[in-house]
Amino acid sequence: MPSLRFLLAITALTCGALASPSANTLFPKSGLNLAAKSAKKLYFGTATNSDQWNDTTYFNILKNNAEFGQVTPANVMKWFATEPEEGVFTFQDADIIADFTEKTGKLLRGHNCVWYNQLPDWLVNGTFTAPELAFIVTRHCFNLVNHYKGHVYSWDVINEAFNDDGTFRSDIFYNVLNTSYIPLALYAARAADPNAKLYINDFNIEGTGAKSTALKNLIKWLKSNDVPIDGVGIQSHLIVGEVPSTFQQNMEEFVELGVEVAITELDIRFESLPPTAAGIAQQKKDYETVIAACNAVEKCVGVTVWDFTDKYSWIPGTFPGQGDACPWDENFVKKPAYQGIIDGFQSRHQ
Ligand code: 9MR
Repeated sequence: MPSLRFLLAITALTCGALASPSANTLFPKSGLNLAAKSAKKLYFGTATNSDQWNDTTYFNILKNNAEFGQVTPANVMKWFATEPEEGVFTFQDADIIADFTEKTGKLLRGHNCVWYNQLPDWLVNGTFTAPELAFIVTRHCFNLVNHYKGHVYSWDVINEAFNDDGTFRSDIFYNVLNTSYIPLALYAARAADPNAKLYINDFNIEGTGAKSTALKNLIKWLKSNDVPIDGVGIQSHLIVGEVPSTFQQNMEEFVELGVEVAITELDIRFESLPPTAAGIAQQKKDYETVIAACNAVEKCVGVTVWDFTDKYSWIPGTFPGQGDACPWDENFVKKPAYQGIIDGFQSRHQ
């Protein structure tokens, strides 16, 4: 027979757990990631920066696996942070996020290996021959992906390689190596972690058009030359009322080429603030439309928002006067957009 003291202790512990604020995270009933999983997706996730984690309201939502089953580091895996001096690799800041995903059981998307932006000064200001830069690209991608081998679900190996008209962006990589930097980076990433899905990620490829066509042609070219490529990241930095009508068709066209797709940086912003009631309703509908499109395409594996609260959104810093793009407002109140996401995952396939 258990003693009375033992029973009282167990009762106190149980009641304590149920009464504590963490009870919801222990026994979650609903959430964006749960909705995604119910729709047979791998994850619903968010971008984050660890310097936001002192904000306990933020952190409690972030760590809740019912809401987020995947995390993308918004900045700390980028070149400036991981190879600040030539050949010197620093992973401390990115490790904080990788360790968090290990402890919480969330998937990790690596972002990114090669991008024209947020590069270290030594690379931007350097003068390199083609063989030198080819070595630099290979070494960077190999070391970065290798450091997280076995811990990353998918890598944005190439980020934003195109202009909106479908021509290749002339950046430091293209100007010296032409398009050869793309297979170089992909081969290096594959060699470093054969199990990570390798993605090309871009914006303004949400609907059909010149830029999407250019990326489809690149995927075809990579496939026909046996260059490893597993996925296309459709960033989806959208504007309220302007979700492309070809969103789903466009995803299907990518999938037909033999790759998976993911919505990797979703937010839907207002171009002027504050939003009207009609605007807020439209934003809910837009979130639903985007998620429903992913829901309808089996090989759309998951959705990531580019942070979940307006408090930490990148948008006002880049587009002054615009924003309110996230599913939680700056006071961590869920907006109708949140329900739009749930509704999208519950939508029937067309
Ligand atoms: O969220 C990132 C922000 O903190 C940086 O200042 C910015 C620099 O350009 O990059 C943001 O993330 C971008 C991502 O890496 C690539 N796609 C566009 C995102 C928003 O700018």
